[in-house]
Amino acid sequence: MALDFYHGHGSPFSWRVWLALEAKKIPYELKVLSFQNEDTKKPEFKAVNPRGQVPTIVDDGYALWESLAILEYLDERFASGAKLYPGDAASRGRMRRLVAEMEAYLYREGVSPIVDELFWSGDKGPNPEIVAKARDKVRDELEYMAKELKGKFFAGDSLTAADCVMAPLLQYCKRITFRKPETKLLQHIYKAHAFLIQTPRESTVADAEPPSCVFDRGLAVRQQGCNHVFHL
Ligand SMILES: N[C@@H](CCC(=O)N[C@@H](CS)C(=O)NCC(=O)O)C(=O)O
Repeated sequence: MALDFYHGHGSPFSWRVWLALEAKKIPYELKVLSFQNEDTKKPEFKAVNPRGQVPTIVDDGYALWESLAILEYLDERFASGAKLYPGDAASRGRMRRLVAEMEAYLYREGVSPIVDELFWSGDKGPNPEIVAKARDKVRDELEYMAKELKGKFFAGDSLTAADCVMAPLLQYCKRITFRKPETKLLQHIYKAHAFLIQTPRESTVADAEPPSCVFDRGLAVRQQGCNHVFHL
C-alpha cells in the first residue's frame, strides 16, 4: 500500500522527504496542504500530526513527522532505490554529521535568520547587521560543504540523506536571491552541488519544487504538486 506523504510547497523540510521518496522509489500518495489556506492547522490534519507541520508521512497507519526522522525511517524500512545512509558505521556516522551540520549551521545560523529578517520582520524592517552576518555564514558553510562532496553527491554518484537536506536549502537560497537580489546568495552556490546544474535559474515556480532530475516517474507527480506554490 502506498504511504501518504503530506507536503507543502516551498518547505525545504518537506522537499527532503519528497526527494528521498523518489530516490528510493517508494510508492506514495502526495497530499499537498496549502499554507495559505492553513490546511496544516485544520483539525483533520492535526489528528494525524498534532504539531500541524509538513512533512508528515503515514505508512500503513503509522504516522511520522520531523524530516530527519522520516529520512532514517524510510531508509531502514525500504530497501529499494538509493541508500540514504550508505556504507559502514563510519560512513553512516559521517552522513549523520553532515546532516546535523547543515541543520545547525547552514540553516539555523545562515538561511533562517536571513529569511526571518528579510521576509518576516514586519514594520520594523530587516536588521542589516544580522543579514550580513548570516550571509557570511551561508558563504562559509557552503564552502565547507563543497569540500565534502565526493563526486556528484556527498557520498559519490548516488543521492544520500545529506543531498536530500542540501538541495532544498540551495534552492531556498536561489529563491531568496530572486526576491532579494541584494543578498547575492547565489554567487556562492553554483559550484556547491550537482542539483543546481540541473535546475533552471529563472523560474521561481520551478525553484519552489524539488529538482526534476530525481523524478524519474515523470511529470504527473510534479504537475499534481504545482497547485499551490509557496511564495517566499
Ligand atoms: N523540524 C521540522 C520542521 C518542519 C516545518 O517547520 N514545517 C513548516 C513548513 S517549512 C510547517 O509545516 N509549518 C506549518 C505552517 O506554517 O502552517 C522538520 O524537519 O520536519
